Amino acid sequence: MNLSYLSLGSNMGNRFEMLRQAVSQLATHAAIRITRISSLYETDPVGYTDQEPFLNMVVELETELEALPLLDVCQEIEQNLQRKRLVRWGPRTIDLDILLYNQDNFETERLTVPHPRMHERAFVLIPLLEVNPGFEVVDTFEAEGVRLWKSYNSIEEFLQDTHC
Ligand code: A4P
Ligand code: MG
Repeated sequence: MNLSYLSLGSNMGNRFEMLRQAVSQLATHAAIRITRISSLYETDPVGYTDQEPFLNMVVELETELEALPLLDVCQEIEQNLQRKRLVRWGPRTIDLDILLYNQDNFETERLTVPHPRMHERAFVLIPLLEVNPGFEVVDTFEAEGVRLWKSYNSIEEFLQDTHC
C-alpha cells in the first residue's frame, strides 16, 4: 500500500462544490482510500495574483496505484469537473496536484515528486501540516494570505455538506 498527499485548489465557480466533488470522486475510486482531510482554507492567489482567492485543502490517501496511474486519476477528475461546468478552453475550476508519494523522489516528463513548488507555498504547507504535523518543512515560509474557511470532524461530514 502506498501513502500519498494531494493538494486541491479551486478559484472558479462554486469552489466548495469543486473540492467536495473532487474528494468524493477520489473516495469512491476502488483503489483509493482517503485517510485524512485538512480543513478548507481561503487563500490569496500566488504567482499570477490578478485572480480570485482560492479554496485550498490537502488530502491524505492510501492507494494500490503507482504514482503515474494516480496522476491519471487526478487528471480524469479535473476533466470531469471542468467538462460539466465550463466552456471549452475556459479557465480551470479545479487543480489536483500530487505533493508526496511515499518517500519517493523522482522527476519524469509528466510527474515530479515531491511537488517542486510545495515548500514555498503556505496554501500547501498549512493544510499539509494540519493533516500530518510530523512533516519537516522550512520554517521560513510566509504564512500570510491563508485563512481558515471551514473545518470538519470527518470525511463523511465534509462529503455530506451540501449547504455551502
Ligand atoms: N506535473 C508534474 N508534477 C506534478 C505533480 N506532482 N502533480 C505535471 C500534478 N501534476 C504534475 O499541471 C501541468 C502539468 O504538471 C501536468 O500535466 C502534470 O503532468 P496542470 O495542473 O495541468 O497545470 P497548472 O495548474 O497550470 O500547473 P500547476 O503546476 O499545477 O500550477 P501550480 O504551480 O500548482 O499553480 N494560489 C493559491 N492561493 N492557491 C492555489 O491553489 N494554484 C496555482 C497553480 C497558482 N496559485 C495558486 C494556486
Ligand atoms: Mg496541477
